[in-house]
Amino acid sequence: MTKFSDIKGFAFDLDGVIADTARFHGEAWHQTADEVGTTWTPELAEGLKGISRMASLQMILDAGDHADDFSQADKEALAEKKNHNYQQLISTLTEDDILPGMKDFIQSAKAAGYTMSVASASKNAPMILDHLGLTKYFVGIVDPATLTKG
Ligand code: GL1
Repeated sequence: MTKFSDIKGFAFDLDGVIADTARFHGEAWHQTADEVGTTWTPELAEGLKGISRMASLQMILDAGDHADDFSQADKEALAEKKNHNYQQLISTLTEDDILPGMKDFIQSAKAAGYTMSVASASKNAPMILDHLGLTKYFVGIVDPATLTKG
């Protein structure tokens, strides 16, 4: 890979960019939508991509006009359950789930001396990178818990 002096490094998104994990988030959120009584539509599924966990849940509740039906404690329990279901779905993730071309690109960029980080809204990002065997390529993973604006 040619190294360009005006490019200092790369910050990658994760879900749907490095690995095909967005579909597992979708599957787990679909279960949540069914549980709260919100109709699952392709538009809702698309709109949730890249949105943090609690904001995603709020969008699902709003879509079904259920925002006032659940207490804060209920919402935290729903988000926790979704995360549990998601973690079940990704428990078998391996290097084979890296999207085509991404590993080559990441390896080439590392070999060319670029600094790389992962900037995902997902709190599961460190675990996923471990499953994919990619942690060593990144100097850091942004902790979404520290962000006030995504
Ligand atoms: C959160 C949401 C996911 C997805 C990611 C960002 O992940 O729950 O649906 O939008 O942010 O790609 P997590 O629950 O792993 O923090």
